[in-house]
Formats: sequence, C-alpha cells, structure tokens
Amino acid sequence: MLTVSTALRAVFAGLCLLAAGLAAAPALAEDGYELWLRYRPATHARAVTELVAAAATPAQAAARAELLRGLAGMSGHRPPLSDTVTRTGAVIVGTAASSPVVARLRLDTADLGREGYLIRSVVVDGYAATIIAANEDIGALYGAFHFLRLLQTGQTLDDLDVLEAPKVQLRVLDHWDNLDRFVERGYAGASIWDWHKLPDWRDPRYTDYARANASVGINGAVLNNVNANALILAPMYLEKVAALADVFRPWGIRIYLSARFSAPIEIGGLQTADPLDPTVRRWWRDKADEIYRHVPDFGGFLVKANSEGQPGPQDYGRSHADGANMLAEALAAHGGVVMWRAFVYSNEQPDDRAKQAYSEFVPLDGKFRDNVLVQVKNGAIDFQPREPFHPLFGAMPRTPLMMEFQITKEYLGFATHLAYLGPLYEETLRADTRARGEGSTVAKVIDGSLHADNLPGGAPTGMAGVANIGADRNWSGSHFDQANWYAFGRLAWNPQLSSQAIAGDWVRMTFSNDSAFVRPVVDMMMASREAVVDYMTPLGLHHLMGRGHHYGPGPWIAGGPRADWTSVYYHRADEDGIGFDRSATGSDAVAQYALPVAQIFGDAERVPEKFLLWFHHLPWDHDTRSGRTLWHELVHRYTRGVDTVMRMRATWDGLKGHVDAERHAQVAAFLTIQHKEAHWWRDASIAYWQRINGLPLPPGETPPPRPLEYYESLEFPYAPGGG
Ligand code: GCW
Repeated sequence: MLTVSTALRAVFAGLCLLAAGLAAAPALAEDGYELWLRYRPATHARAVTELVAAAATPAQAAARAELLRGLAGMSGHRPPLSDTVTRTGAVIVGTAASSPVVARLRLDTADLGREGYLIRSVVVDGYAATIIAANEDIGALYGAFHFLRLLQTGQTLDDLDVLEAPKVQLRVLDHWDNLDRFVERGYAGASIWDWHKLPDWRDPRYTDYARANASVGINGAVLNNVNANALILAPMYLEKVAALADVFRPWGIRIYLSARFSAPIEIGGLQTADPLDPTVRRWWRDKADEIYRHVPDFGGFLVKANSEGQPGPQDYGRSHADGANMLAEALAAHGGVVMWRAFVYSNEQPDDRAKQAYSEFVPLDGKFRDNVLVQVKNGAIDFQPREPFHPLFGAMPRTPLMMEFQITKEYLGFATHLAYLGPLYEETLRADTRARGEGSTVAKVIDGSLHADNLPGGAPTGMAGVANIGADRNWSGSHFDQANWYAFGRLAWNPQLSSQAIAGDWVRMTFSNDSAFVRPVVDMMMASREAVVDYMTPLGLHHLMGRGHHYGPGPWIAGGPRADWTSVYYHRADEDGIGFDRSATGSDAVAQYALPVAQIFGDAERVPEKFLLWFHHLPWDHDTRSGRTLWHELVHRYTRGVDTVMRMRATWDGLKGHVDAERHAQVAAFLTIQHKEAHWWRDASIAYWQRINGLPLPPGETPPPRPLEYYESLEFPYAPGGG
C-alpha cells in the first residue's frame, strides 16, 4: 500500500526529475528577440568585480542598467555597485561631471566630442581597473556598449586603449511606416509603432528598440514613411510622437518626421503650399514651434517632394532649394535639420532616369540653407542588388550630402533570402568619385572631409538606412537580416570599417564565439550578396523584378503607366544584344562622373565587369574577360548564384550542433526558400533571354524546367510590402 510519505517521496522525486530536465533545456526559446544583445556566458566577464557608475540622469541610468544586465548575463553574477574603486577588476563609467573617479583621472577627452568615448586599462588607488570615460552621458553609454561588445566577442580586458568618436553626425533609421501600421517595403510584419495605443501605452519594445540602436550608435529615427500622411503633424499624433521621444531620449535617439509638402493645405486649411507664400511660411514656422513644444530635441524633417507623385515645390514653379529652405528656416531657430531627398525622376522627362537627380540637383549646389542635407540613395536608380555609386557624390561640393542605404531588402529577396548587405554598403562607401583626385571616396563625401573647405564650419553630416524593422518577434523578418541593421549602424558610426569585421562581431554576439562556427558563417555572409547579384541581376543588369510588389523575376515587364517602371526600359534586350548604353553613344550618363571615372565607365573594355550592362549595350557574342561570350557568361553567373546558395545550405546544415534548434531550423527553412527562388530567378531569366536571342544554352547548362509562359503567368497579389 502506498503510504503518504512514499507518495510524497515519489512526487518529490518527480519534481527533481522535472527540474533536472528543465535545467538541461534552455530556459527560453531563442526567438531572435534579443538581437545581438544576448549576453550569454563569456570567458572574460568574470574579471569584472565591481561597477562604479552613477545613475543620476536617465542616460546614466541606462548605461548602468545595461552594464549590470550584460555583466550578469555573461558572468553569472551581478557585480556589486560601489562609489569608489575598492578592488582589482573594477569598471568605472562616466564623465568628469558624473563620476569623481573619472574627474580625478584628468583624462584627455578633447578628441571625443559629444558622443565619443575612451576605454582604457588604468590603475586607480592601487587597483587595476577599466575606465569608460566620455564628455557627455551619451558618450559613456556608447562606451558601455563597446565594452560589453569586447566581452561578448571573447576579448580580454588587458591593456585596453580604445578611443572612438563617430565620423558621421546623423546616423538615422528611416522607417517607411504608415499610420495604419502597414510598412512600405517591410517584410517583418506590421509597424512597431502602435499609434492607436500611444501615448498612454508605451510598449517595452520601444525601449529595446532604442537599446539596440544605441548599441550600434544610431542616434535618430524617422518614424513615418516618406510617402507621408500629413496627419503625423496634427496635434493628436504629436502627443504620440512625444511619448516615443521620451522613451528614446535616454538612449540618445532623436526623432524626425517625414513631412508632407502639402500639409498646409491638408491639415492647415490653406489654399496653397507654395514655399514662397508668406502664409505658408508662417504655417510651417508655427508648426515647427508646436512640434518643439512637444519634443524639445526634435531632429527635423525628411522630405520626399516631386517624386513618384508626391507633392512638392515644383507644383508651384519653385525649386527643390526653395522648398527645402522654407522648412529649414522654420526649424533653424530650434536646431533642427531638413533631410531633402534627391530621389527624383519623372516619366514625362525623356532623359535616362539614372541622370535626372544629378541634372536637377547639381545646379542647386550652394543654394541650400546651412541646416539642409540632400539625402542621396547609394545608386542612381533604386537600391538594386548592385549599382555604381550615385554620380551626385562628389558633384555637390557646397552641399552636405547624406547617404541613403536600404536595409530592408526590397530588391534582394525580401526577408527569406540570406543577403548580408555589409559588402554592398562598403562597396559604395569605398568607391572613388575622383572628384578631388584619387582617394575621393564616397565615405569622405559622407563624413564631410572631402569638401570641408567648401562647407560652412559645423555643416551636418549624415547617413540614413531604410529600416527593416517590424513587429515580428525577431524584429527584422529573419535572423540574418538583423545583421543588416547592425552593419548599417556600425558603418554609419565609422564608414571606413570593414564589413567582414562587422560580420564577425555580429555572428559572435548573435550566435556563438566558437571559431568553428564563426568562420564558415562569416564566409557565407560575405558571399551572400554576390550570390543574389548573380542569380537576379548579373553583369550590371538592373530593375528586372516583378511589377509593383517587386517580388521575383519579371524581365518581361513592359507597358503600364510609366516606362521607367518597366524592365524592358532597363535591359533593352533585342536579338542583337542587351544592356543600357549610358556611354557617350547612348544616354551619356557616364559624363555625370568625374572624368577619370567617366572614362573607365564609358569604355566597354575598361568598365568593371560587374557594371558592364549598366553602362553598355553589347552584342550577345561580345567577349567577356573569362573568354566566354556575353550570353555564356550571363548563364554562367545565373547558375553560379544558384550553386552558391546550395553551398550556403550545406554549410548551415553542417552547423546544426553549434546553434539553438529554433534559430537553426528557421534559417535552414529560409535557405531552402532562397534556393528555390534563386532557381526561379535563373530559370525565368534564361527562358526570357532565350526567347529574345534564340540562342542555345552553353553546353552542360540545365534548361529551365518550364516554358517562359509559366513564369510570366505567376501572380502575387498579396506579396508583402507593396508600395
Ligand atoms: O524604391 C522605391 C520604392 C518605393 C519607395 C521609393 C522611395 C517610399 O519601391 O516604395 O517609396 O523607392 O524611395 O521613395
């Protein structure tokens, strides 16, 4: 018979088994929510024995809380807090104003500016310690994140001597989020801004968003889509915006808004939005004053004007400078800036779309107010898998030009294709404009150094990334897309960084420090964007995707409302050849580049092959550098892209034991989708080109498994993100 005590013993034993089982399994499923701030056990974290950190301001409290959280996670215990250094292994964080210890050390912080920091191994009162010091609280916060990164990536705390200051002032995420929570070109679910519940419900996720941004140095966020709804500027929304600004402030993030140029008519009841009309100017001044009453550190406006149907100054016969300067004047008194986009092109304009932004903006160089930045996409068309650098870089020496990259992968397979964009960003930033001789890189245009002598002192500098963030649990729609957010932030802080080194840091923090894992994964990431170029748009081809939603191949797209939204406009293929002639014999877009660059791009024999068909229309039997004909080379590259994805799958499958099952499984499933879709791109493209050129496949190449009509018939009315 079972006595009470044996029954109790059995229950107890069962509980123990359960507890043991629980302990063996990870406490929480890895769903990607923690991003690169996972703070799992790290070898050298135990070297930290105490934390000397004030929390007298929200930013100080943020830094202290993050250090405690990170150190507790990585070392298994929360280090004690102390006002003074009492033992070896102390970490001191702060400014001369916040920390008597920092003040006493009399560090030379002249080069750090407002946001910079230093991290140094020091001896304080006879104890070996680490100091994280800055001029302002925000610098100390950035330093705290850097210090945590050192531990997360397995580095020791010996002999530290780090000095960092951002090279670019405005490091901004552009959210293309609508007020109804639809995210244009978003592949990570709905908008994270829950406008309906704001301002009263401040989702804790907003704080995690700010933490993640601060950890990579992002210091601004444009909350709403550039295809803007004027309502964001109405009082009801400004209260909501103010609530978000309050959450972001301790983390050094300023809010910006996309301003709709016709807002004075739509929400102001005026008859016109003419930028030279005094009532319109007054309206914007009052609106700016009202915004600053809600958000005293408001960053400014981002504007898409006279582009793709958006209203703008040209509706009134005024220039982009007239429009930008009116808004800049309204913001100037408060220290705000205008980020005026150069993404303009018109279907009515017979000229090559790639030339239009340059043609419109170069004559305006020097005509913008000091607090205007012209925001230029990395290339002249539209965030394609590969584009040559935009000819505006280097061509407006008297205007601060801000970079606009796309982090969301509108043209690189949405969320399910693994494409690490670090190499894309790096390729553009390192491109040499030759505007002032050799070494005139795009990075130097962006950080303001190339034209420092032409620009007014203290001219703003900036880099924007179109965010890939949504309400999905993993933020970015896929685990690997988090790397693109991360890499954007790191490169905005320092455009000279190597994308490979950034990938290494990200992999270590996000997955594992095990070099048997890190090496193959970084290699896979570094090859991934090139694979996408190969299977979608090899050899400089561009804009060949499905209409509207931009999902999947559509080289056959023709007709419809605008020629410059078709594929045939860009590839110009016929039975004789393929490619867009932008050389002197064609649209002469090459002439918009500095002469040495124009000469190279304009010469089919010298142009880098990756841009061949961007600049040249060539016969199908043109000899390429491999010795293959152009047609054979194209097919070769399509197939190479598919094969690379196949190898990525194999690499990832082989790493199963190194990463938690949840994330491993999703990445594996997405790679399977990518492989299937890479094939689809290759097959559909080859089938289409063959219909045009009538040429047989090179020997050994597998023919597309379906007729062209099949690929052309596919429709995706509910593909995500459609604009
Ligand atoms: O890339 C295109 C997108 C549009 C976008 C536009 C822009 C916000 O397809 O969705 O609109 O560029 O950058 O303004």
